[in-house]
Amino acid sequence: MVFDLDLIKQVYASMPSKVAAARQALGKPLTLSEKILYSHLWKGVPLSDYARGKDYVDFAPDRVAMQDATAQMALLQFDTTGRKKVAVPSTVHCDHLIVAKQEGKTDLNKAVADNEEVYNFLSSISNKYGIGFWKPGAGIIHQVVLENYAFPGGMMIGTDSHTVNAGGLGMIAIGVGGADACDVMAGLSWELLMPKLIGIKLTGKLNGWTSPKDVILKVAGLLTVKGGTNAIVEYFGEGATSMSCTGKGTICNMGAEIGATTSTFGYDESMSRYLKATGRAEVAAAADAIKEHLTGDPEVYANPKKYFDEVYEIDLNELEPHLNGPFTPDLATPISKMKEAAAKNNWPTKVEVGLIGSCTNSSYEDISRAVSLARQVAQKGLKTKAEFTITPGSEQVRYTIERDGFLETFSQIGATVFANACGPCIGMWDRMGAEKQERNTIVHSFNRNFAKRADGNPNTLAFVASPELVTALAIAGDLTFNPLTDTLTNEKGESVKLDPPAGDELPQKGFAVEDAGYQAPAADGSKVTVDVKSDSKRLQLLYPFAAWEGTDLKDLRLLIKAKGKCTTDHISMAGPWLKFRGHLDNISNNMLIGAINYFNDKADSVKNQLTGEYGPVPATQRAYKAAAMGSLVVGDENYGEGSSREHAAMEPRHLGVRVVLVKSFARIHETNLKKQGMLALTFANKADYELVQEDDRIDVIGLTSFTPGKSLQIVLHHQDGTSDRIEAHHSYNQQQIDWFKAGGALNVIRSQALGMA
Ligand code: MIC
Ligand code: SF4
Repeated sequence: MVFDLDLIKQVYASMPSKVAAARQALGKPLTLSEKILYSHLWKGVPLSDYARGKDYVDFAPDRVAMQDATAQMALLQFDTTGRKKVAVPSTVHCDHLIVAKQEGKTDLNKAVADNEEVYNFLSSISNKYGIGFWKPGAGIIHQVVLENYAFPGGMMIGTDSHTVNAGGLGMIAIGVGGADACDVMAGLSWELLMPKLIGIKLTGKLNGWTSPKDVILKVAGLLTVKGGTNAIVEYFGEGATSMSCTGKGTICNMGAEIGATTSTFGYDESMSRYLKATGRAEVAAAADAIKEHLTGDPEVYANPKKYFDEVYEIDLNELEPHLNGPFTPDLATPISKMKEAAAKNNWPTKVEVGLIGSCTNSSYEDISRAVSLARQVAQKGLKTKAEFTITPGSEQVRYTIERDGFLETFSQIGATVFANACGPCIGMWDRMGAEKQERNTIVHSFNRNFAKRADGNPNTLAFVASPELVTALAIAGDLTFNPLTDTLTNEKGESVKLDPPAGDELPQKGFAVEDAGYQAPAADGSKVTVDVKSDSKRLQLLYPFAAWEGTDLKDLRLLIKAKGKCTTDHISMAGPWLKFRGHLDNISNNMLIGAINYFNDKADSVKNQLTGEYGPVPATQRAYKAAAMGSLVVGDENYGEGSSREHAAMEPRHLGVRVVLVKSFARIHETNLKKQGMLALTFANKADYELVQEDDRIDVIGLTSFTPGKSLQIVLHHQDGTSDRIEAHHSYNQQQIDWFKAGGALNVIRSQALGMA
């Protein structure tokens, strides 16, 4: 079945003329990114050469995807907009709430029972508003989107930072918070800072042990976790066209780890093959008919420096397999340098567990290449040293790899197959012994490796690698094993070498599945009721946040000055907290509990300015709230890196934090703060971060003339009676200032809905 074919045909029917008009308006050949962006301008937005990195532009995305952990908040918000049905095709995917403990079926059954209330809510609200619903067990959002909905030249948004995965099929797919999704589902435009363009030329061809994952691991090392902020990364060159579509998906997926708005590749044969293999020959034919519009203009790729803001070149012939980590995805080490790096940093070299799968790397190709290594265990008389787990990305992939005997081979090396879900990647891993907090090393093919992420243990060092390399390292049980050069000793005492991985891009016998797990919405949802119990611990209806009081903010308390990396996992941890994603008050009890307090180097221990005592961050903030005192959070670089979860913005809003003042923000988090009516500010002079003291009382001056492009003033009143006046920048445009004044974007939509009624 092809979903929404009419929509795709409509997009394609108007694309050639829109691209031609854009080429004329900009007076130059176009990148693929520009073709897609300019053909998705919101109706009425004038065609002009928007300044990259400066102008906010309104777009009309073709579709929306949400996963269960973020959909709850997105749909609770949508439910207050007064709309009858979603304005664009939208889907919900149940993938984040399944705990990986024993094996797929058992774990899935338990999750279905444990999360019944939430799944019922999501299923009924989807039914009511015309949203396609993918049941628990169907697979991970991004894999299911790639298999069913992504199409070359399309534009989509999704409430998950790895929505960008669909760039593998030539889309502009962007991760957003639930409030942004809510706008688009409500039929409003979607605003984005016109992204800068980074071009990456891939020359040569992948071979031997290197895989698409190594391309992005290398790029992450080059650009770092914030190098892609407010930019689209467009890949091109023979190295791009010669790799598989799902491999391109892996590269785009992890573009989230460099902060990129999204990443994409031009339409080519590999995408056509993938569309056909996944039952979408009609989409491939429609794309073929306008294929020159679904890739960058030849002049651009011939002379990229002229058209992109930054250009890099990677020779795939020379590229080595990489291992990135621990604790950050941009610490890139080529496998040949791992012996040295591990010794220098004193990383434990024994690999305890190898984990493959996740939305990043669970394609048929990935698994077939990994299984080619698992086969060698028996063939060469080896024994697998580490534990090994697989989380397939979709039921379609799982069913097909079972049919083709791959799961049987994995089981022979002692592997556990978890449910088709996020599982260990999002901390839903009930790992035996993790509570002992022992220092240990794991390797996985996921995308994120922040502290505590997979198993909650701060002393687990997680390294990210391709599924092939993860499998080889699990067999060897050694982080420093370089399969290109090193040998292993088998059960007979012989030295053996692993052959390089080999596999099939697509299943020779085609994909197969019995029940993919899809539930279509009711044709008329008006009679469907959505039940949220008032005493529920997991779901809570939203109340409107208060509007701005109309004055400068005075006498705010410093809640925390966060030191170093402060990702959304530090601000609103996942794992055990995922169960409260639909209940704002309950989940607020995790607010900033992972952030490190600059003044005592501890997590979840801040000074309560009312009592002078140290206590947990959420309790301290609740005390300020009870005393009707506003507060302010100070942060370092790339604050809010990682997830799209708007809970990281809604929790502080709900508990009464007014301002977040940092050296720099990650894109999605900054937007989420603005959407919820918070003040997201940056130090004009980064060194001023040092001026903030523990007992400061803080004023924000200039709000009565809050204007785009004009700085605000912050006065830090120190306890010793002195004060510092510093400048804070902001990136609010007029519409975002209106959100701030109204107390949040939702209040604006709501008042428009009331006005319309
Ligand atoms: C993640 O990979 O961190 C998540 C969990 O998928 C998040 C979404 C969430 O927090 O629900 C993301 O990447 O946006
Ligand atoms: Fe799920 Fe992990 Fe992918 Fe996020 S990165 S969607 S948690 S598999």
